[in-house]
Amino acid sequence: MSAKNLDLGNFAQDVLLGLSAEPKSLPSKYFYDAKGDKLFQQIMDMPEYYLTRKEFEILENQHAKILANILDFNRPFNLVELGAGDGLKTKILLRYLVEKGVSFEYFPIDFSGSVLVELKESLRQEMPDLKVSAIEDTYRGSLLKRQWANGNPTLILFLGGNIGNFPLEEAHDVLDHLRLGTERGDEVLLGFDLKKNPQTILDAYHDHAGITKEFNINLLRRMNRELGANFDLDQFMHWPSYNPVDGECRSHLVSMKAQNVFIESLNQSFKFDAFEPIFTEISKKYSISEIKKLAKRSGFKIKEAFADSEDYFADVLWER
Ligand code: AVI
Repeated sequence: MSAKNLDLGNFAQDVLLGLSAEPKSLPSKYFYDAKGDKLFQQIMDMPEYYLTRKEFEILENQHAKILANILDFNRPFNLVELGAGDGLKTKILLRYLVEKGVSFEYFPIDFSGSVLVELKESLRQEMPDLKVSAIEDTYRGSLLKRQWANGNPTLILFLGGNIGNFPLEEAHDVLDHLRLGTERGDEVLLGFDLKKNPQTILDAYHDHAGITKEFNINLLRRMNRELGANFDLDQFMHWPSYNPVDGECRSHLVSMKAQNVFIESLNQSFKFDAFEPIFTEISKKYSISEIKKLAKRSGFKIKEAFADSEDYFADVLWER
């Protein structure tokens, strides 16, 4: 039976496309199975991974200013979050709003169902009166469906530097969806990792403990488990690189020898040359002037940029 005749799921289909391409690639959204979610939690706690700490600092110190405008409307609103994750940073905003007695509903959106289940449970325990409607979907899927649309103004959170996980052209497409998913007066708070000392950036994706390596390798482990692949995990090396010109930090898994890998659900073998890379993830870094251009081309106005004390990271408020 050829792979063409198989009824393939999305994961298998994306793997087939990626491993048949030149150069080979795999979509980073598949990092996040239950083990990948746990590894990402560990990444966020690593000394080298400054992104989470810096954004935490911004939200801790500047949440009142960030939320001032939406609160000025003096009416109920929707707080939508694309890629909610563990909600640790968002809880700073949620706690502030709950303490102020503001009327709003929180719509966390994530591609990972297991993450949403944990988030809902922790919110139920910490803020039992908070209205939460979790949505398991992709960024673009959720922005097209707009399940939150109820006539109230909306603030969409797109934090963590998640926009950096798209190459520029695809980021444009995601932001076009963001425009489609908002109405005049709505706001978006976007987290951008800023261009900085290239060594600081590279270290964040090449940690001493090897957690980021595990995070990448987990993609192979996932294919072994879910697609019946036979990747030898010890024969692939994690190789991140950072280009300060375009701000692209790119991760690769490099095959350490010439080898064939068979994937049962595709009924196909894939040949790897010695030292052939599989591109797994982009984490693009931006300058403030690039962020301004991005907002303009996407049909948004920048209201204000909130940076941390070292200008490593910025949460930027865009308005439709
Ligand atoms: C989720 N995203 C913003 C992370 C990043 O920094 O690009 C994912 C990650 N990959 C390796 N380390 C962290």
